[in-house]
Amino acid sequence: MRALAFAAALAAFSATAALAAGALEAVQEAPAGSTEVKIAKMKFQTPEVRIKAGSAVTWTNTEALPHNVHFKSGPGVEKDVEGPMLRSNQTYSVKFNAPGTYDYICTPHPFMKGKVVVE
Ligand SMILES: [Cu+2]
Repeated sequence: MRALAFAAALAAFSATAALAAGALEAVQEAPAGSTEVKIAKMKFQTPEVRIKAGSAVTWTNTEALPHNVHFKSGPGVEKDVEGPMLRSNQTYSVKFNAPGTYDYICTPHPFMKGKVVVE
């Protein structure tokens, strides 16, 4: 009986997990009110941003050297979210569906660090 209850709970949990979009979700179009972060001089110019759950951040590379945005898997991040390399004036947007603190780097320049705090 206990095993059956456990299996049912597990099934319910899996169904919920499958339905959820995930904490981080790359989106094609930045929703209105998206927070902007510029990339310049080998840095994320606003290294820490605070947003509300359900809103998005849009990164824009403003220099010739390509950069990206890379969230590694860990607590609250099911799997790596690794954005494409952005050339000058290209953008990338991620929607944050769950509260938490999400650290990121640029894949080829791991000393470039930033964080998104979702409330
Ligand atoms: Cu970079």
